[in-house]
Amino acid sequence: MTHSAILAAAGLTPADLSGGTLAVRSPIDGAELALVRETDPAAMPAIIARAQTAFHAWREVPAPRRGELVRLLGEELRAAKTELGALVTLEVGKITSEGLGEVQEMIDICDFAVGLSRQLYGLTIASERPGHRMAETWLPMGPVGVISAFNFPVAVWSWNAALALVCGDPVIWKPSEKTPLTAIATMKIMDRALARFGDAPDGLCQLVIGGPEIGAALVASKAVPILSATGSTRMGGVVGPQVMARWGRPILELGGNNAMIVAPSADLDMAVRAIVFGAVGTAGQRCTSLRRLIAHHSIRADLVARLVKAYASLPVGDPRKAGTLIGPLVDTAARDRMLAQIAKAKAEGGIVHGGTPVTADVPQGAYVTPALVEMPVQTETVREETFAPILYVMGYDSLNEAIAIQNDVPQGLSSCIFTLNLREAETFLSAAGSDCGIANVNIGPSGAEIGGAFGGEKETGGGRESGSDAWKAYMRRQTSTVNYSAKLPLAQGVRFDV
Ligand code: UN1
Repeated sequence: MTHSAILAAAGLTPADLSGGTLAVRSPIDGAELALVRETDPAAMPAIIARAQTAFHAWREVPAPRRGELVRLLGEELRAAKTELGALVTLEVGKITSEGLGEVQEMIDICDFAVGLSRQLYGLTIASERPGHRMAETWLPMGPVGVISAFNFPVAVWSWNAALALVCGDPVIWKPSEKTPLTAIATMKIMDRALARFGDAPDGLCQLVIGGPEIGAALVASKAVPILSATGSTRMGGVVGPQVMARWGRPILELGGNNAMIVAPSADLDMAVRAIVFGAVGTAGQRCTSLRRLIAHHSIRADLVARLVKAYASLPVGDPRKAGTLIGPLVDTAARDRMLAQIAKAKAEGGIVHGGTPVTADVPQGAYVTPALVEMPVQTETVREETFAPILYVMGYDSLNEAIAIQNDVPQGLSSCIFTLNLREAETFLSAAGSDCGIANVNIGPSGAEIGGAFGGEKETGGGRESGSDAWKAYMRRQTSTVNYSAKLPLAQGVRFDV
């Protein structure tokens, strides 16, 4: 299919693709896909005001009825899966099955949120006073600003939007400047769901396109009580304090520097498969990508030999082609950062396998072979997150040492151990184990299901999105004590007779 056929199939019209100043290029071949119109920063107050008006209506709609809108969104996404997945591939460079997987993740969170719309449970609490009842109720909070990154251009919006909508909150979405087209196409899918729903308030789901100025308006506005931001630690370090300074609630999903410990008892065949998907899948551009391998000295050489062999046969190229496993990096700047980091690691004593640009038999994008870098120790370069397929390999003797290496980075998103030893597995998951928001046993660090809460600690930002009780971040908790007695006893036995 040609680029224009993919754009058209995803519902994008000539008006969506022209008349603006934001140039969108496909990482596949650098072709300019569109000149998208950006939101005028001066329009932001009106956009936020519309969301506030929508909030006042939407919060009154019963939650299961709000869930119906998300159910319809899930249906529309199912119908549009192939076309939206192909657009993700075109705009981000993901291989076909990962583009489709991203849309599947959107469908999954819709299903989850529909069920959730009947399960926004609060606790009842035993009161210490006779004739009193205590309970907590979860209530809608207000407009949610969603600032998303290029690498999951639509799934991250859906994690936030599906929960926010059932929780009674409107959504204002600022996608990455690199990926406005998938966002526009997704809003058209949302519009179809809204049309079928019938009476949702205007301004319930809005899209704003542009640079930092647009994001800054969401970050600064007291009328946007929740701000969910996915991206770099640097961005989160600016956004988080600003939202908190105006007493808003940030939900941050920032950098990861995810590790795998491979113990002597590990099933190495399984470990190799998990390592390769984790480190080179999505061309190493997931927050959860595997970046550090901590292998026991007794199996390290064997593991590295297997990986060098596996890496050598990985098909790099056009992500639309059947059989390709590694598509392009998002742009040449990402490739240059990757090469610079590899050079730094080499200067720190790293032995580098792969990690070179690929130009033969590929279109004109930023294609690379994935890099495997054997490091003597965990250096400063290893402790930095590089959004590219670089896997640093280090060795260890004792599990405690391995856990210490795993935890000795500023980020705390995802982690895993490959072991068949129960003591090691449980130690890794214990209070003295991994310090990450996600810790897995015998599966890699990436490709998390939507059912769990997603996010991490330390410089990853502490936010949780998606499953489990992450919905609570989108609501306000009200604790109520009701006195149905004819007396007014005080708590803690306090006497105050008047
Ligand atoms: C991200 O890279 O921002 O666990 C999210 C995964 C995906 C989400 C990644 N479900 O890899």
